[in-house]
Amino acid sequence: MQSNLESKILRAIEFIEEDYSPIFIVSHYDTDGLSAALILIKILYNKKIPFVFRTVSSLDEVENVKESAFNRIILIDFQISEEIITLSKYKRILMIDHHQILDYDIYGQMMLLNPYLFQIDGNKDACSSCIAYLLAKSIDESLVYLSPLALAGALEDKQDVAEKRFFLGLNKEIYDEAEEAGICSSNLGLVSYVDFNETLEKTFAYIFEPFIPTIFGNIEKSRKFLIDCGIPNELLSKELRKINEKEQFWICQKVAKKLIKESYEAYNIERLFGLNYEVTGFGKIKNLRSLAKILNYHGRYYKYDTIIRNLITEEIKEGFEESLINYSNEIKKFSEIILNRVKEFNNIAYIDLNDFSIARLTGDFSSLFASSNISKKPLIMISTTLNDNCKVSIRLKGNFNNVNIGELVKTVAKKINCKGGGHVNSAGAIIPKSLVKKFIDELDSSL
Ligand SMILES: [Mn+2]
Repeated sequence: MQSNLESKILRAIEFIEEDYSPIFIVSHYDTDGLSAALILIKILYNKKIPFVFRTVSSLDEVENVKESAFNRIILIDFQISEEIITLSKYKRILMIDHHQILDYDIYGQMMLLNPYLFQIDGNKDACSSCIAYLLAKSIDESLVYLSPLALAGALEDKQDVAEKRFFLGLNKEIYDEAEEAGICSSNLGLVSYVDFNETLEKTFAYIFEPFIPTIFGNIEKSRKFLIDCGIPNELLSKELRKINEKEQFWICQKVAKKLIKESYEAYNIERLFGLNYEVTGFGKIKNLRSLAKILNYHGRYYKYDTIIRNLITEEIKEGFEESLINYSNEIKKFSEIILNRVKEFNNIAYIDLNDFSIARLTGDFSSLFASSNISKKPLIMISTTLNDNCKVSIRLKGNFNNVNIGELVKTVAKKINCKGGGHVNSAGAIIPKSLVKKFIDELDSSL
């Protein structure tokens, strides 16, 4: 770990330990945000420091924090903004984040833990939960058992981008440490998001990347698809765990051939075969990717109470099987709608879901469909309703690497007096309904 980062972490620990005044934790609701928050919650609980935790959809909600009784605030997984800088004049703030830092040099009283400040790539090498975990480990070595949370955040932020979907940078250091501690292990195969004891046909029905909307969540259709690929019957109902690596590679090759014909991008097809991560210490959940998806669902649907209770008592009792089922059903329901609404511009495939108030799912769906075959356009954009505005989410496909979409969206949003921004491959913005068309046109022509 870079020594600069280390000393910054020590200062962040001082921030937490300096007194017992309550802390307000505000995090983004995705897996990375929730995982980072869970790690911090465990630290505060152990230290008997009172806290209140909230996930928010946009930083506009944070403005009210100024009037709150809390003097200490921890912000997790948010891009630094004018509002946050203003807030730091009234409150003591610790920020944990990995968004690219664009044009702010002065952070006021704020303490910012962001990998970019330490020449670490926040897009690939570290995420918010990874930084939160390093902080936890510096306080108490035994918190190593929380490492799967950090890795789950990295997975859902698509940071498993080394060869065979391994990790890079700080994420890799965390994985190596977890493996050494016997908490995490990995195996090459068809990348699974369900229990490793599930059959091939079920595993394949729940592949999130590449996302195959026509078969997702449907075992019948999954079986038919695999048969069409030339996979023999006896393998379909065999448990994935019992199919050896060579056979799994052969299956992925067969599937890849069909996906190429169906216009999937090579980048996404390659991600079918890679490392599966097995974790211990999370009850019945053994697959790290299942854990990541479960956290994603719980964060987006405000269902994190049970997880928090389980984690602070260090006893993961539930299997959370229902969560994955509910989550998959939601995806299935909206997939049908999304498939019928793709509208193509020069560079953008746009899906209008403005008749739904599902702001917390916007980013999820744009991520999923960016790895599907719904369009060959480099950008996927989904819009949903958020109060009187639209929440738009934009994803750059994996094989278009020459654009920084977070920076671009920020500029385009600013042009029409709105707020937006994000990472290299993913971005979002809040836009009045009447300006969505203008935003699309501006973004489309700026590529
Ligand atoms: Mn993140």
